[in-house]
Amino acid sequence: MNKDYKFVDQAIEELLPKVKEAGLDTVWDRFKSMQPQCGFGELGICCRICWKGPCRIDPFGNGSQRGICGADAHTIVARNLIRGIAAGAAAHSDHGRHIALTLLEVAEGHAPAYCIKDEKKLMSVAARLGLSTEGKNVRQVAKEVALATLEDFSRQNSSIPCSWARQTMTAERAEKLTALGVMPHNIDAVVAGIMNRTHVGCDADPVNLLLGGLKGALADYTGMYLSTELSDVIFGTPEPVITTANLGVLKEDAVNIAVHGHNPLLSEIICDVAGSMDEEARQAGAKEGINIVGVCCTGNEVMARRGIPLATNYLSQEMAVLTGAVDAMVVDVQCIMPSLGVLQECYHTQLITTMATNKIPGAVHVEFTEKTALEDARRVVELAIEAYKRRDKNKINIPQYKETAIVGFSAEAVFAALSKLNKEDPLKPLLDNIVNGNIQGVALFAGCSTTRVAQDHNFVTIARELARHNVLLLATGCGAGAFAKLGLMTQEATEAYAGDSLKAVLTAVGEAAGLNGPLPLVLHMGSCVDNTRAVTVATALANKLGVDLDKLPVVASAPEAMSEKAVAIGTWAVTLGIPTHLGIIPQVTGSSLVTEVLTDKLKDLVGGYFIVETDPLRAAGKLYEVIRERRKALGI
Ligand code: NFS
Ligand code: SF4
Repeated sequence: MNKDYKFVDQAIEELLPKVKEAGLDTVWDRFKSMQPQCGFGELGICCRICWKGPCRIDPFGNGSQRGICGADAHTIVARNLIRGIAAGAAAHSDHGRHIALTLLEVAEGHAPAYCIKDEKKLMSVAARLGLSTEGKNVRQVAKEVALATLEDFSRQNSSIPCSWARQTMTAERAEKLTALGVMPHNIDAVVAGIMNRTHVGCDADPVNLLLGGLKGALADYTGMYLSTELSDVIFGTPEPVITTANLGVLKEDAVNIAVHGHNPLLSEIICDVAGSMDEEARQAGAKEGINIVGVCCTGNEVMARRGIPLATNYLSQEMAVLTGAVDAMVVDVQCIMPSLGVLQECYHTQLITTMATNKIPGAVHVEFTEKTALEDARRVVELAIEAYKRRDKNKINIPQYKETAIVGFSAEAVFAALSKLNKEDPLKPLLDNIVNGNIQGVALFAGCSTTRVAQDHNFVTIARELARHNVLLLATGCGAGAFAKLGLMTQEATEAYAGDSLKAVLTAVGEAAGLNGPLPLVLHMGSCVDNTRAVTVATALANKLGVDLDKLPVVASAPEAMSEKAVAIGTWAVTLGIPTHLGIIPQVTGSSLVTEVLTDKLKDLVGGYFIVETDPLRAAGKLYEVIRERRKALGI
C-alpha cells in the first residue's frame, strides 16, 4: 500500500485499507514496487526498434552516444515519440472507423439495434462534408456520409486532405498545415507511414520525424472528430443532464453493471435493453433492479448522452471491483487494466470482454457485432444477473461518496445555451465577454490519470486557480471524470470558485438556459474523442473573430497524462495552435533537440507548443500568463 500517496478522492482513501486487509494489490502498489523506474526509458533514450538492440544512450555523456546502428539520442527519442503518436492515432481512428462502418450498416438496413437518432446533426455533417442532401432520404444521406468518411481512411491521392480535417479547422490553419506538409490525406496511410519511417535504417532526421509526428497527430484528430460527430448522429448529440459521480453511485440492492472502455456501440444498447430486463434482476433478489454505471470514457459517453452515473475514472477502475458490488464489468476497448482479470478471482464480479481485439485472461468473452448487438447486450445483462446471485455480502464496501454533476455540454448544447441570450447571433455573447475580459480565456482539460501524480489532484488544483482568474473551463475524458467525482461540475462549485466576472457570465447563461442558477464551473464535453467538441467551439470563435486558432486565448492541459492517445491529442492540440500543458515529464527529455522543438520551436511553426510543469499551481500561473499574452496580442 502506498501510504505516502494522498488522495483527493475520499472514496479511494476509504476503500484502500480494506483492499490491504484482503491482501490484494492495486495500481498504486504495483507502481511502488516498480520503483525505481528505468531512467533510460524515462528520458526516451532506449531503443528496441531492432534486434541488434536494445540500445541506450548514456545521458551523462560518458558512455555510448549512439546506438549500434548509429542512431543518436535525438533520432531515438523522436522515433519513440512518433511511434506513440501513431499508436494513439490508430486507437482513436479504429474506434472512429467502427462507428463509420456502423453508420453504413444502419443506412443499408443491416444493424437493427441502431438508428439515426439525430437527423439534424446528420444533415449538418453532410453539409460540412460538402454533400448535397436535396431530394435524398435520411438513409441515403447517412450512406453518403459514411462513405465520404471512409474515404478519409482510403484516399490514395496525397494532395487531397482528409475531409474531416480540412472542414473542421479554420481555412488559414488548413492552408498553413498543408504548406508544412503535415495535413493527412488518409488516416491509415499516415499511421502506416510512421511505422515505416521509424523502421531500422529509415528516417533519422529528428525534425523530419517530428513533422511526421504532427501529421500522425492530425490523423488522430481526424479519427476523433469523425468518431464524435457520427456517434452523435447515431446516438444523439448530448444536451445538459444532471447526474451523479463517484463510487457511491453503486447500489447495494441492484445488479450493478459497469460499462468501461471507450466505444459507445455496445454500452448504448446495454442501456437500451437493461430496462426490459429489470424484472429478471428483481426476481434474482435485486430490489432496485439494474443499475448501469460508467467507468472511463465509455462512462463519459453514456453519461453525456443519457445521464448514466459515472463510477470512477481510469486510475481507480480497480476500486470499482473492490467495492464488491459490481456484478459485471463490461469492457470494450482501451484503458482497461489487465489487473481486472486478476481481481475478479477474489470477487464475484464478472469481467466481460466484448471486442475480438481486446481480450483479457480471466474474462468471459461475449463477442459483440453490430448485427447481433441486441442479443449480445442481453447476454451481457444475463451474465450480470447470474453474477449477482453469487455476490458475497461480506465483501460489499461501497464508499458513500457521490457528487452531483451537470454534464453533456456538446458544442451544440453550448451554442443552444448561448442562443438564449442572443437568438440571431449565439456566439456574440461569448465573444463579447471574452473581448471585454469578463472571460479571460478558455482552458480545455483532457487526458488521463496516472500513478506519477496524486490522482485528480492536478486537475482540481489547476481548474480552481484558473477559475479564480475568470477562465472558462471545459473538460473531457478522465479529467472530466475527476471533476465530476469531486463536485466541480456543479452550480455550487461556480459559486465557490469562479472569479466574479466569470460567475456573472455563467449565471447569465445558466439562468437564460433555464438552469435556475449558473452553469457548472467545468463544462463536461464528453469522452476523450470528444476533445474535438472544444475545437468546434474554438474554430467558431476564431472564424467569428476573423483570426486563426493560434491567436485565441485558448489553452489545453493534460495534467495527468499517460496514454499514447494522450500524446497524440496533445500533439494535435499544439499543431492546431493551442499551447498545451503537460503535468508529467514527457519521455523525451533525453534529447535536447526534441525537447526544444516541442516546447519552443513549434511556436514559430504552428503557434502551439508544449508547456511542461509538474507543479499544478505554477502550471495554472503559466497557462494564465499565456492567456494574457494572447489577449495582449489581440489588443483586448
Ligand atoms: Ni483519454 Fe487517457 Fe483512457 Fe479515456 Fe481516460 S485514460 S487519454 S480519458 S479512459 S482515453
Ligand atoms: Fe539499436 Fe539502432 Fe536497433 Fe535501435 S534501431 S535497437 S538504436 S541498432
